[in-house]
Amino acid sequence: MSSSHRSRFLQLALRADALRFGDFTLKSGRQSPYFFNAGLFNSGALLAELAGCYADAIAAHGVAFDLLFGPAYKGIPLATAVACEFARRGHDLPLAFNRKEAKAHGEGGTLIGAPLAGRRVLIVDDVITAGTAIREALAIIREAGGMAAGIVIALDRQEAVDPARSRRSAAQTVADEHGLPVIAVATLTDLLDFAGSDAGLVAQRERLLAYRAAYGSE
Ligand code: OMP
Repeated sequence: MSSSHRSRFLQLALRADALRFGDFTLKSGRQSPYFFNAGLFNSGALLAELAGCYADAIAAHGVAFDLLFGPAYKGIPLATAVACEFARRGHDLPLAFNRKEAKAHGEGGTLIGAPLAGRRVLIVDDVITAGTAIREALAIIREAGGMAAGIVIALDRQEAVDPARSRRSAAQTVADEHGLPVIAVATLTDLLDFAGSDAGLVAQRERLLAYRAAYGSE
């Protein structure tokens, strides 16, 4: 695990209880021995620290973009916190997000914030498993006339959608399909490295390895 934002993020996620070990049912129906709940970054200080990890991952990658987009719901506070972190670092960026239910009154529509049209949009979201949430966000950006520039997530679970057919991860598949970088603050591989250096996480690591053998990408 070379970059410090990776281990900083994993330590922070464990401290916030946002990263848990146990038995969880995923959106895909898979039974997972771990779960990442970005909703547990539920204070100003936790979000600010998390945003620092995202901003470092974005800066380390060097992706070029004009606007930050947070998909409803969990992406909204994340993109907002990242925009505040960039401003704190002297780089004020436009910010937009969507609502899930269209409004017929008031300002109407589903998009809120800075206009997407003609802008290179960086999507800020929490986690990729099968890539469904990210594909929805890409469609929203396209419809609004924006150009997706990349996707940044806190955790890439590095899972294959259909392991019997292909061991390519959902993130790799989305990246290839759309020609976009998918930047993860940390991946399952980073979590395994991290757990390998902590004697208290030996049993959890064994379960993560078994899960990766069943569903993981190559
Ligand atoms: P995909 O749309 O399959 O990529 O899964 C992403 C979504 O799964 C997230 O936006 C969450 O709703 C949920 N999720 C987590 O939040 N954390 C996890 O560790 C795993 C999942 C999941 O259900 O796969």
